Amino acid sequence: MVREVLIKGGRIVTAVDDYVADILVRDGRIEAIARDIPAESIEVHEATGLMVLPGGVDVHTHMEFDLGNAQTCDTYETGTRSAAFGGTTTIIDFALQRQGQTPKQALDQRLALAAPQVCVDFGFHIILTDVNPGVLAELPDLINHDGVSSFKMFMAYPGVLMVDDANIFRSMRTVGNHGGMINLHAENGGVIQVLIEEALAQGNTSPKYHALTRPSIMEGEASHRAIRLAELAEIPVYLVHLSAEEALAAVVEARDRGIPAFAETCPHYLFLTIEEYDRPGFEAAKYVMTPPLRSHKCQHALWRGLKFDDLQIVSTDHCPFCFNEAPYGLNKSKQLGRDNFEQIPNGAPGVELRIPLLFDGGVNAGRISLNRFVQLTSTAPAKMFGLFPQKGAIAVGSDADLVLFDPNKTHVLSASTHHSNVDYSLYEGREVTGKVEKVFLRGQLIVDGDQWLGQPGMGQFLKRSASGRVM
Ligand code: DUC
Ligand code: ZN
Ligand code: ZN
Repeated sequence: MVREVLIKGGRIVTAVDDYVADILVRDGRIEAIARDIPAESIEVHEATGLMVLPGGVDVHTHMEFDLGNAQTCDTYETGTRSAAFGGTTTIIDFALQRQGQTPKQALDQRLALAAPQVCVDFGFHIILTDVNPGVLAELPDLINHDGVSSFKMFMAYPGVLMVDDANIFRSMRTVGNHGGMINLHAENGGVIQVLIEEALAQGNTSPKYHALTRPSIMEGEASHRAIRLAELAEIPVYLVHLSAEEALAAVVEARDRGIPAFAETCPHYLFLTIEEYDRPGFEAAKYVMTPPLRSHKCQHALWRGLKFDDLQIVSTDHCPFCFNEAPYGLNKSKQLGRDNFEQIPNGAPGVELRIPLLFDGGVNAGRISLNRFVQLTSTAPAKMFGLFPQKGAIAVGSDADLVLFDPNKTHVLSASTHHSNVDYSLYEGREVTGKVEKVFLRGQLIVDGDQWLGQPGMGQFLKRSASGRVM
């Protein structure tokens, strides 16, 4: 049976458009967009006074992620439900290759875990930790047949996740010819380890030392190195969670020379600064993410980067660990690092807040335009990671992933109202204007105000085309 839904009278806002029209959805896709589509015995949603946005695409989340000493506290079900309440209908999460495992095994394991649970559409980047000739030989097939066109590598966490420059370069060379891209966590892991050991030897164990041992120039150094490796390998490169002005300078310098260097930043770097680490007691552990929060000067540079397209995407790096041990246990909690900042699991929550925060603090505050806001949260991520125009667009033929957004509604961000398992909010008590009212995933209403109407397992795995090639 054909399923039709009509969204009437909304203000359609995309990366380039802004106009009022009706949207007819048929079998999960946008069938027609016109001024006045007759509502003949079909499901109608009145959207007068609301914006209609393409569903958000968050290309950096960690649901049920195992960081070694700790696991994130959102399951695929709770994390993607939280995403949906925040207007995000597509995520790209991570499949971590363990030592001795093949990337394909890592992908299959993650898919089996995630598929029955996910409430929004999803893809994976594969994190490569163990690079050898056999692993490299598998990568083209993963891109061409499994729809995984992006691979993340760590230049930090020596002995755990870090991969050396030679293997980063080998991986770049291998995937580059097949439409693949390497995403890098760019920090100089070796130097940071020295600083951590020095701090601990001096008895400096509090959360603040997490930030003090990860200086922004070491993010700048690694970002520059990453870009140079990619330049030599002749492949696009994508820097995840860029936070430092030194790293941004490396991106700007490369882009000015015509090198395809891309980067995302995250809401916490745009709205919070290093002063959070001065919170009393262990409270500062809530803000222990990597890279750490930076200075006001860095924050200004990031906003400028977003405005002038030196930064292309805002993703969340949703990597939630509870503050308290109960109810999910010590290994899902920041308390692991009570006596030693190095043991605090690195990561912060936020998958639900990206769109309201960026609308309020970006558009309402006059820092970016409305179209740029959609570009950064939906269209550019879809293009960057091989999902456009299925995702990231409001266009005939695109998936009907649609967000009805009230630009005038004010609400207060709080852990007591968000839908993640995590027990705190980085933005507790912050008032924002602009609220997600209804969310459709492929034409199906999954969020209606405070009501959840979706089901676990309804999210579809997305086989992606090339990454980093079409912007
Ligand atoms: N990097 C991430 O991208 N996420 C969590 C921790 C980290 O270091
Ligand atoms: Zn990282
Ligand atoms: Zn991450």
